[in-house]
Amino acid sequence: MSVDVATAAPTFTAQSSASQLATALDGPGLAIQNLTITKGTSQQLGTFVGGKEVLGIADGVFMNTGDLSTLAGPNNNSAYSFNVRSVYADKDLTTISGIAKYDPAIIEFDIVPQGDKANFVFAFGSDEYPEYVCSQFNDAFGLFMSGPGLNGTQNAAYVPGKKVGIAVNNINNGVKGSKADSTSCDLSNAVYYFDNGNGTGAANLQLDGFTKPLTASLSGLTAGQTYHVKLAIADAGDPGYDSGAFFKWLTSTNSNPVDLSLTASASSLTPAYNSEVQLTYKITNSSSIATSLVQVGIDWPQGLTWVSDDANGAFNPSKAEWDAGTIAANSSKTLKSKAKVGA
Ligand SMILES: [Ca+2]
Ligand SMILES: [Ca+2]
Ligand SMILES: [Ca+2]
Repeated sequence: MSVDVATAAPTFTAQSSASQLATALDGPGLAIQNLTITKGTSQQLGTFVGGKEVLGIADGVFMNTGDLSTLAGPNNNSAYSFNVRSVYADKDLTTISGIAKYDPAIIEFDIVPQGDKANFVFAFGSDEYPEYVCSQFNDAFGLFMSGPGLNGTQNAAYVPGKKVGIAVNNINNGVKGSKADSTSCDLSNAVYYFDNGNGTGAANLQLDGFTKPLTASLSGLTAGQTYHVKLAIADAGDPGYDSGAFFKWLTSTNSNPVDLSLTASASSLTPAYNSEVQLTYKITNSSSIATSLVQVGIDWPQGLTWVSDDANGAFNPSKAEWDAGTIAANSSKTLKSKAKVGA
């Protein structure tokens, strides 16, 4: 089924509070700490809702190189430009696009992952599309991480399957723009691109083009250690023809499949009516790696009514769901529950 993107309109809220951005970015499997806004006005960083039909990302955080009108639709300008009058060359972002130093938005924070992998779904868009594809005006976006086990600072945001950074010249409609110069470019990634025209697009966003939702993942992390993350976007060459990026949150998972098993036992298999019986559930992680966010649906015996348990609220009796949290390598967790028979 195709979605009528014109009828959906994301709403953008300017936000300069570091704690609100941290809350929005903090996803399952990790904790975000020490978020700082390194560069960017309140209109360059904030939150959005209603993005599912247009961006494939329902809600989350945005960054831009202009103001809220850089992003908010309709697309009624082929060259929307807001000059923030801010120039700063981030040493990592400029490895993707050498002169991406105008109107930057940059946030930095630490994460403590529970798995060996950090994951991130994002989209990037620009009013540089389509005319400045293959030009020096190569606006760019990066997600940079450093920490234990990583070789220096790594960019995690790539064109899928390639070590190619996210920039106008790397993801586009596959055609050199009318204003192209001798700058090198990659025209082979149109499958990841949504063409929103040139000042008249169907999608309710000002951006003339944007990527489909892309996944950034970085593996080789050590669970429980602290990693530094930096998200950065900037205009390249000059402050005009703004760009934006969108994402929901960061998560952490394990790259290896985990071998979990659940056993159940009861203190009596033939309990008397109105008596109490103790049910014991044990979940075992037989793999050599810890796993987090373990949720178990329990096959609760018919005719028994939950009375109490020792899970301190991690067992939801109405759904018979046990939120077991993290289970270390080669170990187990036990839930003991009292239930009444036939009550
Ligand atoms: Ca536009
Ligand atoms: Ca700008
Ligand atoms: Ca630009």
